[in-house]
Order: sequence, then structure tokens, then C-alpha cells
Amino acid sequence: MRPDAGIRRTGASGEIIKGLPRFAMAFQPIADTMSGCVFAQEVLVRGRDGEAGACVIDKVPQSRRALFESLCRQRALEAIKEIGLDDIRISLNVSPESVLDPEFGILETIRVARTLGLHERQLILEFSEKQKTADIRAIRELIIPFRKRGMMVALDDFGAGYNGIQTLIELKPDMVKFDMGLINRIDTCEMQQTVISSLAEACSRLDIIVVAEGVETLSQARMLQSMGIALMQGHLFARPTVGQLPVPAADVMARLM
Ligand SMILES: [Ca+2]
Repeated sequence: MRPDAGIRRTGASGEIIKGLPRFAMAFQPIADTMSGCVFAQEVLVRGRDGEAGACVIDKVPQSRRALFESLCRQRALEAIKEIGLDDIRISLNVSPESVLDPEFGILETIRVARTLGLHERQLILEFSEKQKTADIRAIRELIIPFRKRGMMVALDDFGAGYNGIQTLIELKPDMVKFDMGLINRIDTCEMQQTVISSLAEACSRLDIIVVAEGVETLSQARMLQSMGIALMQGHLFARPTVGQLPVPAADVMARLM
């Protein structure tokens, strides 16, 4: 057993744990612009002074990243439980390098979720792939039993990094999150419109749910809706908020429904 084992169950949020950076959990809703509901809340890491998640994670030594990620997911699940929203979907970011970790991988997170009384159908795992290192087939097989119980798998940042069509085919996700770089000019750029509408149609035929990330304007949102994309996330709806679950801006939702 590693020396770190067990410390994941100690300490208040934000406490320094044996040299790990201080952090807080923020939440950002994925809005369903057709029904007006919140589809899920994505959990994001922030520094204690609001620094971006990437800055915090950069301070974590590579050898402790899996532990740190596991701690972040645990804190988020505990926070959701404390808020008392038992029926909410929670979208958790998981790096493919740590998902298979025997102590701090996704099995540990599911154990924590069960201990807290949360069900697999409330969980979405978002896989981002910054480096081509992951054994996608091993990941897919590991999570089969949890997917059968309703857990969803999302391919994060699609169109950026290594998360492209090959990973889509290998992972067979339930959901694809289009990176903001793919949709940032969707309201004016014909090239983006053609690519995104074609990808959205392919996902629909494969029964894969599409989420557009980084939506910032009403005209982007309206264009995405016209392509059949209802689920959106971005500053137009709500910014990531530490310690509470933000709801999508009511005036924006009203104008899209
Ligand atoms: Ca994500």
C-alpha cells in the first residue's frame, strides 16, 4: 500500500494535504436549452484564490496526480451530498492516465459515491486526453459494469488535443463534449457550421449525446440549437462557482426556449 493510502478520507476542504496544493471545488451547469433544466453539474478544480484548475494541477507532482484527482472527485461528491441534491447528475473529470490506478482510479471514486449513497446513474465521467498515453480498451472494459448501471461516459474537449474521431470510435462514449475551439465562431463561420452540423448528425445516428462547451453568446446558442444541439455549457449560462451549484441564467434560458 502506498504511504498516501488512507489520507484521502481525512481533512477539511482546502486543507494542505502533505504537500499538495490548496484547492476548492467549483461547479458549472450543463444547461438543457430545450427543456430549461440543468442536465448535470460539472465539477471543476480551482485554487483557493480562484486560480484555474490547470495551474493547480501543474503544482502536483506527476507521481501524485492520481491521488490528487481522486481527492478532488471525493470532495465534489461530498459537497453534492452536503448540499442535499440526491437526484442531480454530477460530471467528473478523469484523466485517462489515472483512471486505471489501482488505489486512486475510478473504482475508488465509485466506492466513495456508493458510500455517500449516490447511484451510478448520477455519474458522468469526462475523459480528456492531453497526451496519447491511455489504454482506451482497458478503460472501456473496466467501466462496463458501471455503465450497465447507468453511469455515462463523456469524451471531453472533442476536437482538441488527442480527443478526436479515433478516440470516439474506441471509447464508444454516451456523450461528446465539443471543445469551445470548434464552436467559438459557429454563428458566423460557415466552415464551423458545416463541420459541427455534420458531427452532430453523426453523433445522433450513433445515439451519442452532444454538449457544446464554451458557449458565450445568444447567437452561438441559437445556431447550435438549429443544429439540434440542446445541451450547452459556458459563461452565457453560468460561470464556474466555488462551493455552490449555479443555475443557468433565467433570462438567457427564457430567450432560448
Ligand atoms: Ca470537462
